[in-house]
Amino acid sequence: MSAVTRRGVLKQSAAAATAMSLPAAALGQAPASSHDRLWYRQPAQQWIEALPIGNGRIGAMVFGGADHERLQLNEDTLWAGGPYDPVNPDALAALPEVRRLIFAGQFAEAQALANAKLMAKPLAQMAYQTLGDLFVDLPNLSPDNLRDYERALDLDAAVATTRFAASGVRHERRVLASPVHQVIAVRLTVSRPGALDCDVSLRSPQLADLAVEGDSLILRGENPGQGGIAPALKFVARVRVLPEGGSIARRAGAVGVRGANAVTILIAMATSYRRFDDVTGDPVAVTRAQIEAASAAGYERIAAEAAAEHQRLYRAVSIDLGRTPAAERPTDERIRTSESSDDPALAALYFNYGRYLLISSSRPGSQPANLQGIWNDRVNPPWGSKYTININTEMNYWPAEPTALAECTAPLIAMVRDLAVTGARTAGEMYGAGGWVAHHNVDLWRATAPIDGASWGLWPTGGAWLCTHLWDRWDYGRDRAYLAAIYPLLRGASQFFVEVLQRDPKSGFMVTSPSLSPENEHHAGVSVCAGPAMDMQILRDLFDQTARAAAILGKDNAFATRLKALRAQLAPDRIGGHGQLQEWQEDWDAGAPEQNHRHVSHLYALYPSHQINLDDTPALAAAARRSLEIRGDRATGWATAWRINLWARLREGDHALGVLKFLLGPERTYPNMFDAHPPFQIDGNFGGTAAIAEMLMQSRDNQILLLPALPSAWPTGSVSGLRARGACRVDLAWHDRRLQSATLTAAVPGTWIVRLGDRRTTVHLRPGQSVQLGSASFT
Ligand code: FUC
Repeated sequence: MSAVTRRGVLKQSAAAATAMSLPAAALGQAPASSHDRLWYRQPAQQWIEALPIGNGRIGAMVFGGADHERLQLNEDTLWAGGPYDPVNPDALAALPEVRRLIFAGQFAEAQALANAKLMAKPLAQMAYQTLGDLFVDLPNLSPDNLRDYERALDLDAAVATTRFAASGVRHERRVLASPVHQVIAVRLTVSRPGALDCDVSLRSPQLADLAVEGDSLILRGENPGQGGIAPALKFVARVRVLPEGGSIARRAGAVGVRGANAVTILIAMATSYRRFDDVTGDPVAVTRAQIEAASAAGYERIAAEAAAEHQRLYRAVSIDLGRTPAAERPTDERIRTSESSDDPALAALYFNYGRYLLISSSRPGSQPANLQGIWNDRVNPPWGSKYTININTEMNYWPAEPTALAECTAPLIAMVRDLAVTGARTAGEMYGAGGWVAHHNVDLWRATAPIDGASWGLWPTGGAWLCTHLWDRWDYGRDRAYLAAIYPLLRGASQFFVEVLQRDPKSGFMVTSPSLSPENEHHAGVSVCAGPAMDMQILRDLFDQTARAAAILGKDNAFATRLKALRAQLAPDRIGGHGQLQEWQEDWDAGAPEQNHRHVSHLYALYPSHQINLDDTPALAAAARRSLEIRGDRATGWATAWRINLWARLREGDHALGVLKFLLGPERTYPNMFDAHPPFQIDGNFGGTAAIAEMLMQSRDNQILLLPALPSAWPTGSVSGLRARGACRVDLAWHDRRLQSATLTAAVPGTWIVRLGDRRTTVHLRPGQSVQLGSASFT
């Protein structure tokens, strides 16, 4: 029927493909839902075909090679360098001249001076690192007689499986990352007792020593330095091999098992990182304790507890967008034909995968999801696999609140807490200002000064944008103690801008300077400017949210009053000569060198913000639409995902779906469903997930819009567990493009205006109370 060669190339005839169309059933398993499962008929050849598992902190990419399994391993605090302070001591003295040149219209000169004097030292931040690979070789497996090969990722169980038969023996492999036991667990089983032989080994590109001790492999290493910043981290990967039956012996650099019935492999990983300024952790002791506790628990308990913990979050939302025969095919084939096939279940799978990926890459106590979540196989990954906070990190968290994963924002909130410390030093030393600031990029060491070059890095609004996520956590959850705890972070971010905003001599408005509209040039080679639209929009949100928080908490009235006054003096959004929303203070848009630029920064006001919307600011919404048309729909992965959210806010469901199908197609989605910038960047997965939610339900203040951008190709479906602002759960079902029922359940008391097309109804709910609405409920 089929054969997998030693390194896993599947050879298959057309007849075999038909015979294998129900491989799970052939192996006696019930086929899992096409909404919750990625599956393939061949092992991964490349990393972007391998399947990700993670517990927020540690993760692996599972290749599924039958006789040669590879798990590429990550630990989320293994980065280059060590604690460092990137402040440039020359910046403060040069700042007034940079500002003067900008207001004089000498932008190229301002940018040159900024490059000479205002940038961080070193100019680049530290890169996230791969830890290495675990290999499981099955030396006695004959690669020529493999049958019924299938590998899959079950999003509901959070387990990667590989199944095949060889020489009359069925093999099954399960891999998971436990958030409870803090280990990766691999379970190998065979249908014939004693038929399992395997060699387990570890390899790392890092500076590390491997010891084989009894049933364990212990890799002790240190991280690399970078750009003059010395390495400061120790790391340990500890692997324990637990056979059932058979024998275990040391082999060259490996632990070998022969004649076993089953084998459990436990992997623990840790570094000495404790905080951006503290690297005194003990990864030897930590991993030893983790392996001992996990060994005592055993695989079945580890798996059961890991699944329960995952499902607590994952099962909060379920979605059904309809199902066509296309959904029967392997995931890579569905991606290949995304644009030409009618496969609404592929969008549902993408949505579920996005939620799976956020749960797997961002949990309380872990680092926030970086540009690649936690999955990176390189020592020099694209853009350092860091945190780019001029869009990418924010996009990672767009689905968190509306898709009921608020808990996953904990690492982002913790990072902002750190940035308020490191960013206070950058604010003081480089701007002579109070409060705190972060520019367009941060890393594990919470470096906050402008990096890379002025035309990318000289953007002071990254921290302010992150603060809007802290506000959203309040707005969706309404936990007053939380709001009180994060208020100082909002206040500090606002304080910085109270001190650094400049009065534009031409317009009289208050503007940021120096700044830029991420990462777009207004004239060839020049980005630096004053008061780009996005800055003004973000600051309107920041000042508004800080003042509202102060009012809710009944404190800081004078500061709130000051913010409101300053907010009114910020340069307003403007409509330019081509009917577009101006990206800059001047109407430069039509002459800017890159008309199709991937960033749509000035459309922040339409999404994620609500400042511009169809109801309250129709003229600005029309201008935003014009800008969107000029920019075009096809961009890099994340930029395409942003556009879908924007079309959803414009309530154009069919248009949004057209762009979504492109995002889900092979140019922007790899076979393992990772987003392709290209290269792999996880933000597009999260932006796409948020967009699907946005097509089905939107909430703004106390308004809830039901099915605001439902495409005609999703005529019948349902979604349950979405969240609206004001701590309200929303369950929806629709049939033939008509709302069947909407159930709203409040966690705190509230009044909502619920809208369906042009009709509306008002609901008042007590805590815990639900209301069910049908199409006839709206007038
Ligand atoms: C920003 C984007 C790039 C890329 C990088 C990580 O600089 O402009 O497209 O996503 O972040």
